Amino acid sequence: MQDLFIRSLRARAVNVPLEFPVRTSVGVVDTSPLVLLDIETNQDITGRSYAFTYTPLGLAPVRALLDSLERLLEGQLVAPHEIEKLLQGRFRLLGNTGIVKIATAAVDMAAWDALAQHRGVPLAKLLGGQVKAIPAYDSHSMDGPQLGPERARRAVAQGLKAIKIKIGHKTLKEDVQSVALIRETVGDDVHLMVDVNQGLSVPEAIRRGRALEPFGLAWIEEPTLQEDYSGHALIRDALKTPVQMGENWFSVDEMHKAIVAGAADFVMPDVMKIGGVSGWLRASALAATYQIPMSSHIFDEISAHLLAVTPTAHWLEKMGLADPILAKPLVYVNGAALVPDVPGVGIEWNEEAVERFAV
Ligand code: SMN
Ligand code: MG
Repeated sequence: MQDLFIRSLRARAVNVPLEFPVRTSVGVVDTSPLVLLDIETNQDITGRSYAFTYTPLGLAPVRALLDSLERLLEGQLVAPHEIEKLLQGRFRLLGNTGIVKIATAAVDMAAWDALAQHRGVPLAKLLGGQVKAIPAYDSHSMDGPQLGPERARRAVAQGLKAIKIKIGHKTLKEDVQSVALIRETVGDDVHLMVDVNQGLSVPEAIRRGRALEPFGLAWIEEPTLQEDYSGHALIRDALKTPVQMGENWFSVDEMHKAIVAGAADFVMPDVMKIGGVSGWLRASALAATYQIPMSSHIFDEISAHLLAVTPTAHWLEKMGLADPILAKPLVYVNGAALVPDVPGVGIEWNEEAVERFAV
């Protein structure tokens, strides 16, 4: 089998409309700003991935950084661990975090996609796993008393067995009302998670977490500032509801520090921020060492493959932020994501939509 080499990179920015804005306690994400990466190779294989930049302000810098990497990566063997080493070395002084981590993680994800395609197997199989169904939860927002129950009913009708809503309203009363309404809508058999998106102080998170205990929540996510590991540990000690965090870790080292600080009962690294597939594999090994349930954060498609090889796999987050520009969005059946049984990750662009939403 002839080796696979990088020939060129192509980064395109799109700003995709969302059916439902992501309303969080610390701001609204009302579109899905994505940088799409194609890694062309010396064979008829293209590795694909996307970066999610949370705000359109992040599109230009991430795209520019990817464009600047082309000369460095041209001719490189598609060996993700070697590429990661090369890029981490190049950015050691600038810092392998933030926008740099986002761009280099996109390269990592696309390189693994290309490698799996080259071997003719789904990424999950290349990593030693199997294509399977991964339990998923539908991720909603601070949707209010009309849309909230409507989305919950729709999710249950689609077969989802778990739903996450966002809280962190101005008052405890509003948070309790919001959770009570969704619990009443879906009943006690549906798992219900809440996500505070860092919006509460430690004492307020404890006060509200205690008020929400009667609703049997599956987890309370990022109850306070994500970098406050000791604060998370205080909240965790004070509540019966499990504490969840991890989407904002920019390295496995940060994950380790949080675990050692006793910050959370569950972990949910973001495959982009944690360092792509290569970062995820190290994170999943760490979670397994500490026997901590590990869930994904957005990036539905590649997360399905990765949770198939995560020893303490917990839940996949169903959010579909890239769906409008994908030719084949991830398929969910009976509340579970089906790992696509195709070579690679299974990401193909809907080029008409990419053009329509191009920035
Ligand atoms: C989230 C996801 C996407 C954009 C903003 C916030 C959220 C989650 O923290 O966990 O889904
Ligand atoms: Mg979250």
